Amino acid sequence: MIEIREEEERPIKAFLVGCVKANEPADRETLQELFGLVKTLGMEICDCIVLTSRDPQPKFGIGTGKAVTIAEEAKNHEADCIIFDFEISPTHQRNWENLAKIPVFDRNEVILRIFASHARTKEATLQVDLAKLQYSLPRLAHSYGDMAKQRGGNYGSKGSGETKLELDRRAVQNRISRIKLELAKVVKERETLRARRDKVPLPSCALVGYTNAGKSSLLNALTGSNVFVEDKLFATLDPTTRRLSLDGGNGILLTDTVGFISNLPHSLVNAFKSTLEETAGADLQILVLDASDANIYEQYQTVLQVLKEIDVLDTPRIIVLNKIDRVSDMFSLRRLENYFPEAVKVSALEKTGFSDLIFSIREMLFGSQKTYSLPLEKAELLELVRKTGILINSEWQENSIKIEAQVSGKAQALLAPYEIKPKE
Ligand SMILES: Nc1nc2c(ncn2[C@@H]2O[C@H](COP(=O)(O)OP(=O)(O)OP(=O)(O)O)[C@@H](O)[C@H]2O)c(=O)[nH]1
Ligand SMILES: [Mg+2]
Repeated sequence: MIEIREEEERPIKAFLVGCVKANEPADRETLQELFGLVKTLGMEICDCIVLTSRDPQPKFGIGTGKAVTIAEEAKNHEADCIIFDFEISPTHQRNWENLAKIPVFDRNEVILRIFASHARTKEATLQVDLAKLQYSLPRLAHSYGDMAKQRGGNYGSKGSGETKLELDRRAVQNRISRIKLELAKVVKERETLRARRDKVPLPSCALVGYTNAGKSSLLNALTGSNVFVEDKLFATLDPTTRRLSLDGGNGILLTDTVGFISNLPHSLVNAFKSTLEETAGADLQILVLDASDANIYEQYQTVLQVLKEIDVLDTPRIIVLNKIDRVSDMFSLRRLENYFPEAVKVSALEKTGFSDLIFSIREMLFGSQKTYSLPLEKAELLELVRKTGILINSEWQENSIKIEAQVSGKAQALLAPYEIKPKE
């Protein structure tokens, strides 16, 4: 998409601009997330500036004096583009580009570009196209401006490089409608698949978490699958479901989902709603965190915020501290253990901590292990336990069957009268 100074064989240099809230220190740390996003796009960061206030002036969204200084700084660093950590309006964007004479865009556009370059399946491509068109609509006038050629196409044109730019609002709206129709068809196909899956009475778990936490790696390591894994943000855009076998039962379904990030652009949240809804259908969430990331606490809050936005905060959840192999100092480890006392520590890479994780999954989904004494005429319940819960042990006795099992729901209700309570 970006074809800035394509003729030169050096990475594109970006100058970043952030802003902190009143009373917060103007620390570069606040740009950590944007750094990761921009690097995922393959750009180099030449420098950054963090503003302490954003004096909302009509021309640039900040004071003109400050804007001129930023443009000069970017020029001194030979930046190829300026990227804002906060949303900038189409008018501000145009004014900035006229001032700086290089492309200027915001964090939302960075995320859109990453999604666009990572979309592989038809559904993801349609979702990204829809989000891009929705984003481009108020920016159409902007795309006729001076920077349009240099930007190498605009959102809404079929391929990058198209510089004619005569797509008007109406044409974009028509494309939006067409894509929505197509998307509805694809989503329906996936729902049919999900409905078929739901007929199999297996509990489902969704792997959720901040992007790059290691969700796909964990799915692969637990189920022996081969989902795409990469040290980049938003490697996964489509949900993938795999079966995880559990001893004594039919197993569970594990679904890998798109990663979260703070302030996901609204057009993307809408476009990816159906994908995110895979999380909503789950009986249990496995919230994967990157234990080695210095921003783990902020990332945890971000994930909770997104779960709240998609209305699935009430689903039972296990917290998993992944990449524990990279946490070597005791101080960091203790701090993590104090903050997340219930968490399971694993390494998807080294396959450690898996038995603790599976134990937790079993407890959360099927309850704790109990002993029952079934009358022989209730022997058919054994099959129900095997299908929907976990049968740990069964012993046929003269007048009864003694079983040890983990069950929930209907099976639990049916077995309850035969439970042997441990003596106090
Ligand atoms: N050291 C270490 N690296 C890990 C571990 N788990 C995952 N990684 C690495 O972390 C990076 C991201 O892993 P992914 O599994 O793609 O992460 P994800 O959460 O699926 O990321 P998105 O799909 O982008 O949201 C990859 O480079 C993995 O090899 C782990 O336990 N230890
Ligand atoms: Mg992934």
